[in-house]
Amino acid sequence: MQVLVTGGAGFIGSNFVRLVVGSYSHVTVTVLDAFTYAGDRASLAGLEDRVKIVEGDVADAETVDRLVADADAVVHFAAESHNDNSLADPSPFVRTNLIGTFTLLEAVRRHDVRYHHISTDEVYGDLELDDPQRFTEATAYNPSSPYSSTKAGSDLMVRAWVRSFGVRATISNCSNNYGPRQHVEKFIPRQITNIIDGVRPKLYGDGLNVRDWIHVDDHNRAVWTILERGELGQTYLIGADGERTNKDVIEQILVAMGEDAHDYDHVTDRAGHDRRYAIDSMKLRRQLGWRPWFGNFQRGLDDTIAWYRDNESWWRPQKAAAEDRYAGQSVIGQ
Ligand code: NAD
Ligand code: TDX
Repeated sequence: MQVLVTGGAGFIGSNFVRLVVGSYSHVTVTVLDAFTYAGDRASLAGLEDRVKIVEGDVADAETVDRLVADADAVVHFAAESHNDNSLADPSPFVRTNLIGTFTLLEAVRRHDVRYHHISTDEVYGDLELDDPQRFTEATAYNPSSPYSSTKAGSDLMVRAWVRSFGVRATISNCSNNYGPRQHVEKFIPRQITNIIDGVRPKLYGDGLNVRDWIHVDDHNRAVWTILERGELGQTYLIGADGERTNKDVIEQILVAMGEDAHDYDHVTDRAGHDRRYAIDSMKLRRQLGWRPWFGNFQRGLDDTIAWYRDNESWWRPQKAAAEDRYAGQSVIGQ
């Protein structure tokens, strides 16, 4: 089986590639990645025998057509993925997330190739802190940021291509991932690497915003399950009941790293900052039998902290540039 993984040099994509080649000897993987600031060949180190890496853009129709023609399935992770960057400059988000997805959909339509679309719970907007509801597959789309609106648009195109053209596709919308090889611009690795560098962690606003954390390997096992056994045309929400306030997470990281729990700064809030995300993943659990393995957030966090401590050579080259970007985004995270 030949699987084309777009964005396979990014955080979730590279962990997916590792999981798949480590678990299934009959699967070969081709990665299509543009190697933006967020893509890193080092994330695929050691897999050279099993993985073909193609440097290219998902919005480049010629490259995409050639690779899709040789694939049995496409798993589309490639995206501009960071909300703060989308507030500073939405244009690459429109190109990669919308035009890129359109380009892939046209190729899988031409070659009748199975397609799985990776998306986010942010397409549903946010919930109040005291809302008893969580997101389900039936929740109305209501994205808040340039990032989430382009992800929402890409999901809607997939649904339309299924209905209008019979494209063999599934969609998954997952909550916030954490784990090894996540870019240091993101919340958890930014704080871990700041603490390693002796810099005080930065909490946006009052820090009471809630994210629903899931370990990246649990997300990826769910993606593989959907690719193998998901019903075509369906959407599945992926979540591990991991709701926590940002304030709790930052304090947990500080304590786990041997620091005072209150040794952090409140900084200017993100514009339009979503208050709370929460996923109800009963459909995936009931219909496909998926369960998260990392039930214990503290253990997953400890493993992640250990990974960043042990792999400074992986993240160090990115750290100064990521902090420079924050410094340039005058109102965010200062
Ligand atoms: P990431 O930013 O770490 O990686 C994105 C990868 O895509 C990088 O390797 C980058 O080089 C590549 N890329 C960007 N533009 C490209 C283009 N035009 N052509 C080809 N490759 C390109 O992102 P991530 O956190 O691993 O997210 C992967 C996917 O999962 C995204 O679709 C994102 O929306 C989704 N998602 C992420 C989370 C999360 O918590 N990180 C949660 C739910 C869904
Ligand atoms: O320094 C920080 N301080 C802080 O308080 C950073 C970088 C973030 N935050 C807050 C903002 C969010 O409430 O932490 C929370 C998590 O922030 P991010 O890591 O930027 O993630 P988020 O905006 O929630 O989006 C993530 O999850 C859904 C991914 O980046 C998306 O790609 C995914 O779709």
